[in-house]
Amino acid sequence: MWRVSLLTPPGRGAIAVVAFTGPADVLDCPTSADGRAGPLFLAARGLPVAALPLVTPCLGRWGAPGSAAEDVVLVRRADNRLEVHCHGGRAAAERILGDLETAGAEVVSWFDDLVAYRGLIHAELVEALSRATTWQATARLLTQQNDQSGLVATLTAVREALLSKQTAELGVLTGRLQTIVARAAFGEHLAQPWQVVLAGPPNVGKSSLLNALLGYHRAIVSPIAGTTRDVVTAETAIEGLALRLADTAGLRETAEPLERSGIELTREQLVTADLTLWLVDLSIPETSSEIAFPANTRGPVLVVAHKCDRPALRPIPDGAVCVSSRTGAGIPELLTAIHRALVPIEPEPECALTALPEQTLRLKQLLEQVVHGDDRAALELLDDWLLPRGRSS
Ligand SMILES: Nc1nc2c(ncn2[C@@H]2O[C@H](COP(=O)(O)OP(=O)(O)O)[C@@H](O)[C@H]2O)c(=O)[nH]1
Ligand SMILES: [Mg+2]
Repeated sequence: MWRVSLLTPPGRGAIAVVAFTGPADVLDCPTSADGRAGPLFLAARGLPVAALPLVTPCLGRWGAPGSAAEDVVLVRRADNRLEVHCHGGRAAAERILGDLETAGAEVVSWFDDLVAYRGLIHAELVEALSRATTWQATARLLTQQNDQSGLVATLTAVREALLSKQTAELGVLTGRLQTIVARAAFGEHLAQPWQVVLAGPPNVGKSSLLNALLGYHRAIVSPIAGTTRDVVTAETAIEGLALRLADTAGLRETAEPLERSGIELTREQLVTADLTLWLVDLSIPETSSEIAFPANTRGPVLVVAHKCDRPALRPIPDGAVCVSSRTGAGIPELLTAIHRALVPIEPEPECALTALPEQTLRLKQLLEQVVHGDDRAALELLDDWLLPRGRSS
């Protein structure tokens, strides 16, 4: 089957890229529905597309005879695969897609194109890469696709060991798969930020701390308790870890319906967060009415002894990080503590990781099959995951 796909994302860009999989000479002699004949692409060097050398970018004009032509660059990637790089607006790309569809290609999404061209695992990793926001995460995701040390390399080695029935090698690889599963949380957060919630009683300085951590004014700070009602979120990064910080309504007993809704939202955040920063105000004495530290948090809890610029009127809780959002004291230490709480042991840079929850699930399934000696099912799973799915005719 021939297929055509827009590889560049929606929105404005300088250049759009259309990938076509099918025989190159389709562009030289397309069968046009409206009876117009003639090549879709005219190379500046005068050669037909089928005669252009592979990998070499080639300038030319796109457009069937009788229609307005436009300048594009065409690159033949392989015998039956080429890319057309055109103006980044929607019109140019849509016209090229349309011309190739008329010539007999099916229009598919970039993801489906990649599944067919390189395999599901590559499409998954490219999709994850498009969501990475730090260069460390980008580098780690790129590693997963190389043929030396990442996820693809490890799974390829497992497939080869299964095919050649190398039991000893398979044993070693099983250990590696288990290590990947153990690091799943780290890998899955390369493309998705860690959720960190700031919580505590009203007026403890949650909104001020959010702003101090971000380095800009995101949330409203006020001496009036109950100011923050909604969950206010913002994304940032600490040493390559992408974080989504959530400032929440202060937890207290209240009859005010809007504030109660805010408190409900806070509790929802606490049960889903990867880490809770629980703030206590050092500058006021502890009171019996003060709301207790919430028990039902999902991730670890880091206690922040806040407003440390003022005289302490209560003992500093064990293991707390002393911070002042006003002076910035303790912010670097808090960032380090957040990093350590989320990632106690940083995996080595070139290691194999899963980048999506679906990948971790599939890996667990593979491990079960390998451990139970179900080689056939394991090979089926690996073929489906690693190998290109479609062959163009
Ligand atoms: N001295 C001092 N005051 C602070 C600090 N952080 C916040 N505040 C003050 O505490 C009050 C409540 O702050 P806010 O961030 O709105 O608290 P929230 O209700 O927990 O979000 C405001 O008057 C802030 O100026 C701090 O580090 N030191
Ligand atoms: Mg607030």
